[in-house]
Amino acid sequence: KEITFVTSNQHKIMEAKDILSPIKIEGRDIGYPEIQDTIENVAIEGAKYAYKKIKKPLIVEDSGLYINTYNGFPGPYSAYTHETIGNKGILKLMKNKTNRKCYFKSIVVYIDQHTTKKHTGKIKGQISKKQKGPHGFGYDPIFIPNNHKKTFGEIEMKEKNKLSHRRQALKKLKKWLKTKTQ
Ligand code: ITT
Ligand code: NA
Repeated sequence: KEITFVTSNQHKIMEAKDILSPIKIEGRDIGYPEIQDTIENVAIEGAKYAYKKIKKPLIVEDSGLYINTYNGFPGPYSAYTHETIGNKGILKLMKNKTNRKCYFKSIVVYIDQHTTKKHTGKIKGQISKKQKGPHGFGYDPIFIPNNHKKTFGEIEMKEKNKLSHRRQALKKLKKWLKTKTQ
């Protein structure tokens, strides 16, 4: 049995393979319309759209970075913001800000013939003062998880996968899949 992960992001596929192991994950980039709404709706609508196209058990994940002092920005605009102003732009916005609190959220939607099920994961942290580390992707070099000193960019994927928002959502999915097939 195999689950298709519909995403354009190779890093997400690598992380999901590690977290969901031994479940087999096949990555596929079919593209789906992203309504600029909540990441919940993006993931749910994306999953339904993808299911109509490929008609196999699949997951869609949408994630975002939420910065407290900017009322949750970039949130649903995280991908766009990263492509435009990037980590540099975020650090500029955070210049002289003492409140650097933020969190990552991940919404994973699983869909098959019978069910559509959503799982959520969240991790709190701080925006770092500088970009650090060669690992990971996206906002990893500027995100320091609470109770840690290093950014996600400074730690190996295996370490990130022990605590990330994606890990939490995918672990819930894994558990749910187990009870579902019993
Ligand atoms: P999809 O095709 O799956 O949508 P994506 O890269 O566009 O891939 P998202 O829309 O879910 O992914 O991500 C929104 C933004 O947040 C994007 O710029 C990501 O790089 C970033 N992001 C998501 N998860 C992250 C993580 O674990 N670490 C760092 N940045 C992350
Ligand atoms: Na997305």
